[in-house]
Amino acid sequence: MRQWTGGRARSAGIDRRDLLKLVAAASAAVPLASVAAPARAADGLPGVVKPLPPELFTLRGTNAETKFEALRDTGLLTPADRFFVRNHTATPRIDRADWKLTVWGDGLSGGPVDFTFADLLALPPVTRTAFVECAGNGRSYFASQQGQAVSGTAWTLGAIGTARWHGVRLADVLRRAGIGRHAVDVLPRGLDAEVVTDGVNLGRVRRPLPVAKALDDVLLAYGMNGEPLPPDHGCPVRLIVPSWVGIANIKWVGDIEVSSGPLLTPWNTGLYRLFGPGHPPEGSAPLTRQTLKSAFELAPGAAFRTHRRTLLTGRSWSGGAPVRAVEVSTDGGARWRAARLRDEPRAGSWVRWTADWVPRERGPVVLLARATDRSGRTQPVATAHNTQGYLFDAVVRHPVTVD
Ligand SMILES: Nc1nc2c(c(=O)[nH]1)N[C@H]1C(S)=C(S)[C@@H](COP(=O)(O)O)O[C@H]1N2
Ligand SMILES: [Mo]
Repeated sequence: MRQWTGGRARSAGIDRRDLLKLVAAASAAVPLASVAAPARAADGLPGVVKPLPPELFTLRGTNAETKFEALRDTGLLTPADRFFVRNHTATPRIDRADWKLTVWGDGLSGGPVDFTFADLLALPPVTRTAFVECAGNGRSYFASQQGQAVSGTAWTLGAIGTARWHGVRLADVLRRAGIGRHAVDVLPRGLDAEVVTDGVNLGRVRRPLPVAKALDDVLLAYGMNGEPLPPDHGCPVRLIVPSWVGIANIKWVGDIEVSSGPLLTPWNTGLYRLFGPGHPPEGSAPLTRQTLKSAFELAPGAAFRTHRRTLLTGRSWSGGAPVRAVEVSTDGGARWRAARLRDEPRAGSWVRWTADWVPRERGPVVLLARATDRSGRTQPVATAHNTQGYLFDAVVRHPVTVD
């Protein structure tokens, strides 16, 4: 227990259930800084502030998945009104004027340092385009395409959005807070409510980042697509961790622990590792980069007319490297042809693409899109199973009909 709270526990060899109990005990001992009131929405979900109209979103528990067909008339950036929401609990309402960020821990050369919102605004501003994508995006296809049981939210491909994020470098904040050479892990924590699953209190959402990533390209963002960060996406300040799994992008960040030793939380031990055949009992290393995916901007079962030329549109992305090429098949995967890329491929972003199609015969058709990135990886036919259904990267079969 002392090791645990000191952050020195190793996950290797610790049973997952014991681990969760330990976490519960540890978090119960820590007094909470602030508990924000959950939001309410008429046309959406309790716990999500923005409206979630059915033409834009599919509701899944406390979360809202973007419908890919709703991105067809958008540009490279996903407007905030149609950006997916993944909330472990509920969106807290936090006033910028009351907010502060506390940076603390034995990885600093001095004591804790507070930053107000105004303090952040006084640092050099940076802007960058990045997608945020849930590690479980595409999870439902483990069951529907591969016949495999997995746990977690049954997303299709819409647990992703790309935005321009405005903020400051996390590195600038950590340096001003006096990060020492001996620092190893950086642990941002959300101000949303503690997460209770199966009667176990996991504490507030938090996941350690290795210092190498934290000092590299991570932002503390206060703006999105030229506007203040909306409540559901982390107002007043969230992390943006380019190319990494969604959980790294902690929203409503209230404090950051800087540690001289490795830190463990449920979000880098029992969660967000790969478990199952081919993985050690304590799971894989904690997930970092996102994988490779493609999606059509079409509803499932969309209808087409024979002999009518149509423009198929979609997007592909990879956390590993910029997308290099996209191929499309309109006959269930027998023949493939190159799609036209509409954006300059960039790391941490997606590319839009198009392909012409003149359906010849009536009946059901399966459309497929397959991306290759500059690291040489191509989307496979199947993804190796893992029990929590993370990092699905196989080509998705998109059923449509021709009338
Ligand atoms: N504080 C906090 N941060 C969080 C979460 C959360 O529930 N609470 N969800 C995480 C997960 S799992 C994902 S995928 C992204 C989703 O970001 P979005 O809701 O802005 O799309 O936020 C991450 N950051
Ligand atoms: Mo996520």
